[in-house]
Amino acid sequence: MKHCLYSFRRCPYAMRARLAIAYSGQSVQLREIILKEKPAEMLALSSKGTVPVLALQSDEVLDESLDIMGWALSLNDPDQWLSGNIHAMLALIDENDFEFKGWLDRYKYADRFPEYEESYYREQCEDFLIQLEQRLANSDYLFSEKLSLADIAIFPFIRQFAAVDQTWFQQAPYPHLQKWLDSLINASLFKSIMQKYPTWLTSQTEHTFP
Ligand SMILES: N[C@@H](CCC(=O)N[C@@H](CS)C(=O)NCC(=O)O)C(=O)O
Repeated sequence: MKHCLYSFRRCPYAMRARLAIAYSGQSVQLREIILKEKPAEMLALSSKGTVPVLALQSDEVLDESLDIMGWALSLNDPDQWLSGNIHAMLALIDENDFEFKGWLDRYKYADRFPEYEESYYREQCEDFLIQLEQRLANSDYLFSEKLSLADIAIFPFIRQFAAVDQTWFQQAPYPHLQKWLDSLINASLFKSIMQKYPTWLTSQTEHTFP
């Protein structure tokens, strides 16, 4: 049995895991799930019930997207995504995952958080966007002129932010961020990991990914 990845196409955490797996040339069996109907097989591996979950051939289970990225990159990192200030990269990813993401969810589902207007949640998100814009005004990517772990781990969330109100995002004062996002979304690597797979049900076969 090959490594097995439980994934959900539109989840930004699953996207970063699939990006690292595809980039590093690993091959896994992909099980596309529905978040509302998590398969018992996945919950038996990781009871916290989040995707992505990677069950390795060795029986080890990785149920955090950054651990899956780390696993893939430790096997093969042809363009040195891990080179540079890894502590600073992890700190920025942490800010993405634990601060920006919370505001992003409120902005995206503002009707479920009626305490404030949508624009308030968007402004809270902008603290992070301003920081990224400043970095990208200085270099093509977040940490240097080269793509790194941080760009890959963060851009799926900025893509989600941009999609909430594309008209607003396109006219917002973040030209470097817009260009960066555009180039990452249009890269063949991203296109390859956004291929659609039918939902996995116990009776169906998995799909080799990528
Ligand atoms: N810290 C986890 C977060 C993963 C996560 O929250 N994934 C979301 C989907 S984007 C999820 O599975 N949520 C559970 C649910 O919606 O039931 C990671 O980095 O892998």
